[in-house]
Amino acid sequence: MHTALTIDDVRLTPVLIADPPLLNTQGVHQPYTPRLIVEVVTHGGVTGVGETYGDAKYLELAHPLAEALPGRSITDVNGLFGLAEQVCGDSRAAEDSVDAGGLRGVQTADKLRLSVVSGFEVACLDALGKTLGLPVHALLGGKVRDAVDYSAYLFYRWAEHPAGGEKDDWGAALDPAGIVAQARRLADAYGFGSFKLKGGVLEPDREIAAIRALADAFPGRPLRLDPNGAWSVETSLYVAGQLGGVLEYLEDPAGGTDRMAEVSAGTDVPLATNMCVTTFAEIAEAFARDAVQVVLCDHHYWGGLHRTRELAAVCRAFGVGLSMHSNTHLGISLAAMTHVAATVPNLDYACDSHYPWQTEDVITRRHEFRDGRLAVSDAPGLGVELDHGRLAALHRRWLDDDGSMRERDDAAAMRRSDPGWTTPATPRW
Ligand code: GKR
Ligand code: MG
Repeated sequence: MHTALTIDDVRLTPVLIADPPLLNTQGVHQPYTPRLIVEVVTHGGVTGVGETYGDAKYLELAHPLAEALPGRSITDVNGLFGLAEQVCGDSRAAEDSVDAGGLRGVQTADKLRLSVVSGFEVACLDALGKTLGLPVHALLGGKVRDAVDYSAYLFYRWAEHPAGGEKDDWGAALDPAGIVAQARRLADAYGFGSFKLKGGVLEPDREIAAIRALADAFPGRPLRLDPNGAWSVETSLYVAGQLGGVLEYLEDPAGGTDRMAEVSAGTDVPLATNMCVTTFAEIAEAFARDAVQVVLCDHHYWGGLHRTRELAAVCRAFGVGLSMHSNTHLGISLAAMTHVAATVPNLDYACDSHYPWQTEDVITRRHEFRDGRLAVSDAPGLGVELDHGRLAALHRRWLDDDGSMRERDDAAAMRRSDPGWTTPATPRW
């Protein structure tokens, strides 16, 4: 029987969004990054929106799930997981290898599927909230704060992409002065009070110098450094020794639970991760060995907003801190991040967000950070409206692409300017 909550239709729209030349240990962001916009349309005439990764390996799983959804209820978000297992199969891309583009730890079939499910879960929750006249945070049990803190996400970067891409006026940031200038501009524009530097790009001593320069420029402000597992245990301990007392936490200095546990045993600097604890299966060993003191949640690859809250509960039980990870994303995901963050009492740190680097969006009103925070929307659903014109334009870019941008591949993007570049073996230093 069809009710107002029954799903009538699901629309999937892959888009390419502009991304500046931000550097990380694997390479550089490509001029355009794929994202997938999910629209779930109910029998009651309400449309809910969600967003997730848009590379082919995700689209391949999203299509069968979208086809299987009509006739089901938007309230049945738990059922999405079993359904996805039944209908999606395993992505051909799933293998136990390091994720080339996302720097999000090992890529498994489960993680790919959960990343797809999360886009649908958010769309269902948005539709349910709109139907009931309730914000998404209310569907998750209610907000425990009215605003969510975000940190400034600093990147070494080039002034522009070597060929093509949109231009911006940020200029290059390749030394401590450039990083401090970038931090200053982000702090002035958005009021951010804490800073995370994406490391693993330059030699560790140069990144230490950048953190010291930030500490001088912003005394007492929380600082984080994240080289995405680019360092050996020895290098990690050296950096931790140099920056003890300066860093709020050191994020994924070394790759994998074994190395993180060794680093952890040798330093008092808290270690954070979005690489060695990325699934529930990875928690037990990492926590038992005290390999990490902070986990960065990410509703995309943890499987949605409810699963993010489950992760938060596990962290709370084990006395492990919780922060939030971000990758290139649009305003739909930022809304989802803010709703779930608003409901988690033990979100102990300001969340990461790439959003200030994204100048394009598919929503009618972009989010605005004030005093480094986003107000939690009390409007029905996520509190965002799709801008169909912008969505069509960014989809057109995806359609017109020759295929070179449809997979995020930071190493391939680097090869366009440095043909000899190969993804560095880890540890790199
Ligand atoms: O976008 O370059 C980047 C980041 O390095 C991103 O891919 C990571 O997943 O931001 C992420 C992180 O905290 O590791
Ligand atoms: Mg990280």
